[in-house]
Amino acid sequence: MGDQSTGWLPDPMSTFAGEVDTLFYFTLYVSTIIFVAVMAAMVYFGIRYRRRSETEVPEFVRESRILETTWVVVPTILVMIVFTWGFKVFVDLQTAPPDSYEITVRGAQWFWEFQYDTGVTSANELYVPVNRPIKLRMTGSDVLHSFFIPAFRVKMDVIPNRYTSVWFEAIEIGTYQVFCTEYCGTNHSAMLATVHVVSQEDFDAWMVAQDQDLPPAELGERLFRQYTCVVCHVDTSVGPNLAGIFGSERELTDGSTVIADEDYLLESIVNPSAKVSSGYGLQMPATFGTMSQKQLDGLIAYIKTL
Ligand code: HEC
Ligand SMILES: [Cu+2]
Repeated sequence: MGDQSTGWLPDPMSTFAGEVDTLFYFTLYVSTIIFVAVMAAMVYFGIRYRRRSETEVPEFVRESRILETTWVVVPTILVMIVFTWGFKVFVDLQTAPPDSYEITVRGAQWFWEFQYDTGVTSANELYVPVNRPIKLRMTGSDVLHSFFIPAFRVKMDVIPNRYTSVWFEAIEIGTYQVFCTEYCGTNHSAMLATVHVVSQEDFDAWMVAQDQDLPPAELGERLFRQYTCVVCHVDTSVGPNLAGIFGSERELTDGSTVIADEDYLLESIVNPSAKVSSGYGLQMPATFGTMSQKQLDGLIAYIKTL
């Protein structure tokens, strides 16, 4: 999060984030003032008018029209302010400008995939140009996820078989954190991504660099990191260490053995439940089957180098 964050939220870094904050602080401060005033009055009256003897009978009190009118009218006005203001901000947040640059987002166990209009895809690294409205068209491959960029004040559920969207316009070059905020299984807390806000020139340069044909093994190495394969296969031992696996004999849970050739590696990635290695559970997500042939070739080429 931002270095100069106030402790509540990181610094506002999108065009409407400031307004979201102003509304938030308005509501917070007004509620705090009313809360303190009501509690103080309650304590004061509790002491001032406490029953002093067993036989005490309180005097008859007539209601004060002015007082009652005030406490109906003032809160109503405050609530209407919050409602109209909130509604305006809500509409702004929902309505992407027509010239927005569209990026498709796919949430899957446990990574974020971004696809640009050029066909380029990236995982867990979202590149966007600064000072340009960006619309994210989002859907999920498996369970519910939720896409949250605190610095931009955007947050939206990501749902299988349905499109949701958010938009933002970043106002400063930098990198910002993305979280998944809907508990989605074992590696939910590792379902992180980074937004790189860059100049239009850097964005174009990045796009061209992505398009360049990397040697398959290098592409595979990059994907292995981006698609969080490392989390299970290197950083933890949720999955088997893949070093030296190519060409070796693998024992499966049903007691049979197979030689880990290219076909086996491919099948293990796109359909992990087909042959499960002995000693491991069915923990590898089946969400990688949607990768392109080129990406899969790259991954296999990379695994062979390990
Ligand atoms: C959530 C953890 C997890 C993630 C993420 C994951 N895997 Fe796996 N993987 C496993 C587990 C557990 C197994 C062993 C069970 C099985 O064979 O399905 C496995 C098995 C494999 C195998 C077969 C290995 C063997 O033992 O024969 C390959 C190849 C493989 N994974 C590649 C990948 C690649 C490539 C990625 C990223 C695109 C990836 N995995 C992401 C957990 C994971
Ligand atoms: Cu998630």
